[in-house]
Amino acid sequence: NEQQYLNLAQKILNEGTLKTDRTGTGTYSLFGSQMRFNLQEGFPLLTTKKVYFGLIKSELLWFLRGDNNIRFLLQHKNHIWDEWAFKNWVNSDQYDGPDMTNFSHRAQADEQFAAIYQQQKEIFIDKILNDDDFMEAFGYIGDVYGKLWRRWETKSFTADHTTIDQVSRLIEQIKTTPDSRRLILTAWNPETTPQAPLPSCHVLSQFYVADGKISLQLYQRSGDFFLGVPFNIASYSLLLHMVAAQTGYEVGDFIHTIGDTHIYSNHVDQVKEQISRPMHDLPKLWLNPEVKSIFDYTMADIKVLDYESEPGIKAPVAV
Ligand code: THF
Repeated sequence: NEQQYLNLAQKILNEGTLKTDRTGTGTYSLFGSQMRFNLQEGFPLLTTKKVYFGLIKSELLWFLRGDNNIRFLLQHKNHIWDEWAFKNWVNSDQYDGPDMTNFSHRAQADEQFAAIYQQQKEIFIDKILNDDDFMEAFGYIGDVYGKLWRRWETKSFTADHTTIDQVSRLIEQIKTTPDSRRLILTAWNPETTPQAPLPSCHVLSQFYVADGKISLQLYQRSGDFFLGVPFNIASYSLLLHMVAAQTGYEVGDFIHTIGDTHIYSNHVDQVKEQISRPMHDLPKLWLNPEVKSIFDYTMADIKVLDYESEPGIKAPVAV
């Protein structure tokens, strides 16, 4: 299972095209890749580096709440979406602090700037947590996951405020028509998603039931192979476990299809280090069997058991 991840990492390094990208960092990139994880063989939380499962849980619970404001993440000490909301603030006319143009790059290149940036980030985080008006003005990350999964605005939304809860529909459809070829969850609304600070990377999920098992294939338009993809594999595998538990099926495969599959040029050493490490047995996932709705899971209802891994590897996030 994990071997597929390591093989694909090696393949990107060997065959990837050096491409410039939106963030100006540069990537080694391949177009069109696929990994398949049989969840019966263990939960695919990578063991060749430590992956922080707590962050994966709180992010998925945030999506399932239909939430697209980072306050909930901050309350769970999850900072993986901070930069995107921070951008809302520093690009607005309400921001009057030190110049934050290109903050991500400058923070990597210039220590003095990094300290000033860190200071502004802390002010930002504190205000999102404690100031409701500020949170309403700058905490949202736009029409992506949570919003589209649970509160998709219909054509007539402005008139009657009707929204579609895709997740509830999906669970209902799996229960009533498991053979359906339309078990789809979409996170791309062409009218609004392109304007989000970061338009959804996980564009489309399809569920499939056969032989008493439920599988999920994700189409991801863009995958940051070192930092993001290990999170994404675990996150969608967790979602599949939850859907399976709530519909009465065993878990089957998680199939991960990625469009632009890339390794940032400043992650290459880290990837080589990871590839050289030994693998451990995959952990197991435990979900509290008392939970009766996919929307009722809390942090304590989800655990990975017997997770043994090599140490974490630090790398800068491209924004
Ligand atoms: N931006 C980029 N460049 N890559 C991404 O994968 C990505 N995401 C989300 C939004 N923007 C993205 C956020 N997902 C980390 C992990 C997942 C992220 C963002 C950041 C990260 O830095 N992980 C560290 C630990 C972080 C911590 O301890 O706080 C790690 O070592 O794994 C695509 O989903």
